[in-house]
Amino acid sequence: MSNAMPLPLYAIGLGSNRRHARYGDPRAVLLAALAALESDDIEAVDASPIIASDPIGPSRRRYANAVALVASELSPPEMLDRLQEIEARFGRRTGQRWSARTLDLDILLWSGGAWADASLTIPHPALERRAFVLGPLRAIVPGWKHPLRGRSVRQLAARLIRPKPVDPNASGH
Ligand code: PH2
Ligand code: MG
Ligand code: MG
Repeated sequence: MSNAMPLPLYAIGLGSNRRHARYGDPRAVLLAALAALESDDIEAVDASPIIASDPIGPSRRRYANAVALVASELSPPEMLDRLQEIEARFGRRTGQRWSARTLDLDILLWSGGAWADASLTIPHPALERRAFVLGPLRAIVPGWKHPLRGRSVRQLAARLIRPKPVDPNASGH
């Protein structure tokens, strides 16, 4: 049918900084996770290169990070359930926030715009502060506009890496 509605799009962040007994190192974990995302109701559209990034937060192991673009009719809560199911399949234990993890899957952006309830906020609230998210995101959807900031992924990435100008009014001492 020519007038079929296009499926909603989701940008999903992937992270790993622990080996998996079967899949191997974090990079291999992400490749397996990208394959696991595809299913009857989730269509893979694109994926960024996998990068290595220094850990933000308490864990000292380096991460593999990537972003996947998928098309799906699932609602945001349904998508969150699915991602948590996949994390569990990869041996992710719930518990300590920001502890080393085999697989972390986060909803970053959704073409439906913003979403906020007790368990889910879209866009991901930390998205604009994290180079390990904005870099891979820019590789696949540079023009996607943050629905609350009104700036594109490309603009957000440029703002993050640009050094802050010295404020002439701030007193140094
Ligand atoms: N995820 C975190 C905390 N810190 N650091 C990097 N480099 N990459 C991550 O994916 C990451 C992190 C919590 O989800
Ligand atoms: Mg995360
Ligand atoms: Mg998470």
